[in-house]
Amino acid sequence: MRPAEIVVLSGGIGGVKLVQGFAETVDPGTLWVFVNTGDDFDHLGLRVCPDLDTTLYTLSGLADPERGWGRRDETWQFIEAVKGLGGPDWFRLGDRDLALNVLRSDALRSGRSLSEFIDAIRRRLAIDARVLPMSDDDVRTRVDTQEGRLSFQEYFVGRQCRPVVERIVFAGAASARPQPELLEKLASPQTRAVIIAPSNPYLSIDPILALPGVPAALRGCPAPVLAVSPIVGGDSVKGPTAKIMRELSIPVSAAAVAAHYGDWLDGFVLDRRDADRSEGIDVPVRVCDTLMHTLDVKRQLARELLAFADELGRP
Ligand code: FO1
Repeated sequence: MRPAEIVVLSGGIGGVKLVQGFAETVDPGTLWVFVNTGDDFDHLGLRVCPDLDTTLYTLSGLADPERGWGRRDETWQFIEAVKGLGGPDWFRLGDRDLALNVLRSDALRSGRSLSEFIDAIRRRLAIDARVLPMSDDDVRTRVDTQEGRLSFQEYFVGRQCRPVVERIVFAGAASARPQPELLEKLASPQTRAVIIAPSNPYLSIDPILALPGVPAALRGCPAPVLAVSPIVGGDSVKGPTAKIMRELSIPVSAAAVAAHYGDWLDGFVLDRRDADRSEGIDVPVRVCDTLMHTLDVKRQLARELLAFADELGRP
């Protein structure tokens, strides 16, 4: 049987656009999305899993299209009441969004795994694609800045990514077990392509790559492993990727991202605005429209990636 399953590694708001493109292009039953959990944190007694929730909300049509996180048609009574009682309101938990965070916290407290809970919710939301956390063990992104060590959400939301980044660490990664299905799919002859979404490599993809066994599984993967550049025209499409690259003294270029991913990469997708910037990229390059402002572009990029994978064949 022809290899059919598609694996996507994704995190953040940029990655989920491509996930949506795949979900609207392939048989979603063949789509496996493994999501970064390094952004997760415990807040007001709740386990918040932003990248998982953005993926679930987006694939079920519940996402707020403007914000890129949380739910559409949201109200904010809860967080305003928290503020009124002197609690923290810097991290805006909406009233409808609160439900998923409360149910998840209750499930985890009763001993259910994050994967089992997330899978139950994606079925409840009638999502055919599989959406799973990169690991059920806690991995937490910490950002060392000139103002000290910040949790991911303190850096990203609390400080709007302003502090200068000196180092990014993934607490717990060394002892975390990758999602079993992730390692299975990376080794499976039924996998047609593995896609690194155009997420922030340093904040949203690196936590997945920090899990023991994942880089080796990517190197040994029988399917082509492709990445989409999150840098277009020498800048990040959205979010702090370019700023972090400058602060870490990394050239702000697509080639630098390809080099960052390293020797398991089989192909790299550049945006058409960077068609002339492929020098220094030592894997095959495909030039596409990667600015996913419309569903059509998201679908077209997914189709281009599948064609690219099929052309590259089995590495
Ligand atoms: N991002 C913000 O910029 N401001 C917020 O107040 C905020 C609240 C929030 C609540 C729940 C949730 O799941 C995500 C939320 N996000 C918020 C987004 C989140 O910080 C980012 O999407 C990811 O962590 C970055 O990939």
